[in-house]
Amino acid sequence: MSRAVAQALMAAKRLLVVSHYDPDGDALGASLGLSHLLRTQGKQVWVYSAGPIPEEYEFLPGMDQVSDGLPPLKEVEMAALLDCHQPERAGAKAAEFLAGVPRAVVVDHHRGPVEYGDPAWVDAGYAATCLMLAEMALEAGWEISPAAATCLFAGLQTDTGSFRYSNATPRAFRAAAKLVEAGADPWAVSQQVYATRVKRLRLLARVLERMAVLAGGRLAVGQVSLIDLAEMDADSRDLEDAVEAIRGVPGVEVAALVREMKTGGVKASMRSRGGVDVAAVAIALGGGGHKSAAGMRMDLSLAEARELIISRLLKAMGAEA
Ligand SMILES: [Mn+2]
Repeated sequence: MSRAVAQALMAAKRLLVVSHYDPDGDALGASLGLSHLLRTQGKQVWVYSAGPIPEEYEFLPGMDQVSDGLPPLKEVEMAALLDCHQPERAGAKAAEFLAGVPRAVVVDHHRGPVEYGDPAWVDAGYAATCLMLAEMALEAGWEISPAAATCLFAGLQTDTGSFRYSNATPRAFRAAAKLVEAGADPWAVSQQVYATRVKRLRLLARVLERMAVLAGGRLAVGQVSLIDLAEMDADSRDLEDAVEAIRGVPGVEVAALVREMKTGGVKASMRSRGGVDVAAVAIALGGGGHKSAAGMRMDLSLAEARELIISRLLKAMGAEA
């Protein structure tokens, strides 16, 4: 199948490369990796992503050419849909565009019914779409530039958890070795991809440090102000795991994180270990969610919101302050 995809790609001169919205390292690495492989062979390539682009991938060579705008439809002879195999996964705008493109190939390693792509090479046995593209390029004898190798390596690295997951097979290591030979620098890629980890850890440390522990250790409430985020050079994306970390504190049954929003007001996330229905608390305050994970936005100051949430949670837990 890799040969059929390679042959199809060679038949076109002007191609659009598309991957899924909310792109990860594999989606962006595959899109940019393929764009470099094709440009090296003299082709005109547009790279579309609905975004948002996580900052840890901004270093990928060619990222400045990734756009959330589409070229004129008549310019595009062929599309390549990568790291997903349903056009809708690329976003509504791209899906509509793809419906009008003369031909589209698909390369993906996710499960699910395959109804799109000519040809569609979808195989969940691969660790990463970047692995599929690397093997395809190697088999076809295409020149792999250092830029292409770097992008494909980054996707393979991130989708294998830095070669730690069970999908870090001999096959993945073999392709990784070839990509390093072609110019990918594992240390340079790691530094970029995991640089924000340090920022997230610092922010998490601050959240834990300032966390209020109530009800004899059963309730833990963290808060983050806009000043905290600015001081840490962080934004709300860096807080994704913080409430999970608070819930992980031994003895904590309910965790809450209240964060000040740039747009005004606060956002609160609540997690329970299962005993307390935090969705009921969230719904009563205008939010929603699941029994053990819920949240809401509130038009209050950080201090007011924190106080209100604490009193509601203590009540829900049948606890005293
Ligand atoms: Mn992937």
